[in-house]
Amino acid sequence: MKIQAVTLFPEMFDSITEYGVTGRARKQGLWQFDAVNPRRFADNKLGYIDDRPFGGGPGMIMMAPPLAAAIDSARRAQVGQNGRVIYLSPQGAPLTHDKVFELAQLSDLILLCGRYEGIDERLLTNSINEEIGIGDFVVSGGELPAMMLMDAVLRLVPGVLGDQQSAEQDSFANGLLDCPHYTRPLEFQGLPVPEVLRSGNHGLIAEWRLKQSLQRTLARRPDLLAKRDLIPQEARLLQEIREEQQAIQS
Ligand code: 4H7
Repeated sequence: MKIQAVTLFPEMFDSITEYGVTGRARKQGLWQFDAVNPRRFADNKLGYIDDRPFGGGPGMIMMAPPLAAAIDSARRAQVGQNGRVIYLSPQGAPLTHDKVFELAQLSDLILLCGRYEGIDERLLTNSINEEIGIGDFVVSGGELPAMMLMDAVLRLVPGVLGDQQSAEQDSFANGLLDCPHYTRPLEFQGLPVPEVLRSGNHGLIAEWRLKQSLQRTLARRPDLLAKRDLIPQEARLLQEIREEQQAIQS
């Protein structure tokens, strides 16, 4: 997979291209990265690519022409024919596991990172395939949201995680929150490791973990449970959880 970012701050992407599992995977050639700086396409020697908003108001707006040229330059450098131009913005459709999975199937992504107050709408109308947001909050630029999207997508690219199972077992891959995890020592500040995890009974352990996942999802994210079908084992465990809670309340 080839990912390109149109950004005023290419160096920010070092944190994903150089470190951790994403860094190792890039060095192994599992994905490629390129940053395109729109300043290269400014129509003035000083490299200004922003200007004041028509209609007035605070701040500056990124101009369409240098961004269009930067996106065209990125498109010419694509690997495959099914690339997509994605704009990270607070107005975008919320990023979900399903969307991450969809993007992981593509050969090329171009991520457009906004700064200042945003980008001239006409550039978005003509050059963007998709507008995505990573949550209901604002940050100073699209670079961090772009890197979060990249990390989430790259984890699903075969070989990026040494252990392919971890991606499948991750929270959200199955529509539930993750279960709790424990390692040594056996007791920490008075808290023990749950006995079942030391039983060696893998059937029991799997069922305990699933029940914990259901319990947490019910308590913290009931919206996730509501939009997901339950298999019979899950329905039975959820019934157990509800009965246990009623027993506590009465
Ligand atoms: C596009 C338009 C994404 C991108 C405006 C980006 C949150 C998200 C940005 C802006 C982002 C998200 C620039 C508007 C900085 C506010 C002070 C970059 N924030 N910003 N201004 N939720 N910011 O995905």
